[in-house]
Amino acid sequence: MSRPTKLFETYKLGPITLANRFVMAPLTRNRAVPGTFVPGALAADYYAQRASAGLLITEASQVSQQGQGYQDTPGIYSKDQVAGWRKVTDQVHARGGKIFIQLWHVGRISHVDLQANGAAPVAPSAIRAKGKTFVNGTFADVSEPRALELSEIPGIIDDFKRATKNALEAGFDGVEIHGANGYLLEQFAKDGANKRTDAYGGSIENRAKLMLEVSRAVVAEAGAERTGIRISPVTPANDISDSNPQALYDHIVDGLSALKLVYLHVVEGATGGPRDIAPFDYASLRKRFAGAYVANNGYDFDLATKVLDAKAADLIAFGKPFISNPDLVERLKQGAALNDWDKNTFYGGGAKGYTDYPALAAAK
Ligand code: 8OZ
Repeated sequence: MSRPTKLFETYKLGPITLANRFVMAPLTRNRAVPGTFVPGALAADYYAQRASAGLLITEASQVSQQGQGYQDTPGIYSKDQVAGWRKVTDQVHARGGKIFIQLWHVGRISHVDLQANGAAPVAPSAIRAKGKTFVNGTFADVSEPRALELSEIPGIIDDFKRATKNALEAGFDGVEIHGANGYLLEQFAKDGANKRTDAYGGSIENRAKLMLEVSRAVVAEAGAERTGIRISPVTPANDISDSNPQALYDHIVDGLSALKLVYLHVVEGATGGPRDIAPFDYASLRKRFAGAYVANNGYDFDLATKVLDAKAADLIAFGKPFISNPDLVERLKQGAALNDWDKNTFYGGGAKGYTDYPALAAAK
């Protein structure tokens, strides 16, 4: 079956050509080889199975041990991790796919048991988030964070820079900065979590500073044409809030556009929840940003087609549908039924609910 849609058209993203407008959204799966934070052979199979998406974005990957907030998430700060990711990028490229890695620092959404010597997680301010993380095989309240010293901020920027260098060495086509979902960069940006009185707190300009400085550092390493960023202006995820998200994100996106990032990936509404949780003018971001606009959150074939036709977005990121449908692109092309996803196998475990969702031919 063929329904008119731009979803299957190619797209030139900086120096690379994407086969279609489908992006596999970053999805945390907690299946790194236990105790190593290295993606294993199963991860390579998982991403390779999904290589028909125009662009794959990996699960969030911590730029340092300090940047980790959940059990068994992969890192991109050690030689072994680079070697593990190299197997992923090789298999994806062998299938003709393109893949960016998402660079992550969780900030206050962490637990002392994941930090070196049981230290407190770091944050813009010493305010504990209401929420849980997954650690030691169970859900636990996140730990009380400590406020980063001004003198520590260059080190955080360096961690992103080193992670970017590692990502290129691992064969990634580019990197996505995780600026969303209540993690460190968003904690600095939003006034619900940032009560600093130094150059990184107070005004919108000051709060946006870390996200823009990290972006500048990553661009210096990877080139702007291989650097994207993900933001979530109104998400309440991980207990984050801001008193004026429109003004904040208009400013941030002006800065990102000046840095010439290749794409802006926007979680519209509440991450994994209602798209209309709060009023927000996404078209304003689209207008301000010179690169590609990647729209995410709750998209299906019809909404994706409508938004692409209206030129309100260039690419559409699908999350959960890609967990349960390795061949999502082909299924939507044929108008075939989709596999349902099993929430019980999202986080942690092995092949079950990871690499065993059937593609069409196998499903028949
Ligand atoms: C689900 C579970 C743990 C982490 C995000 C990286 O929300 C995540 C995440 C999602 O961006």
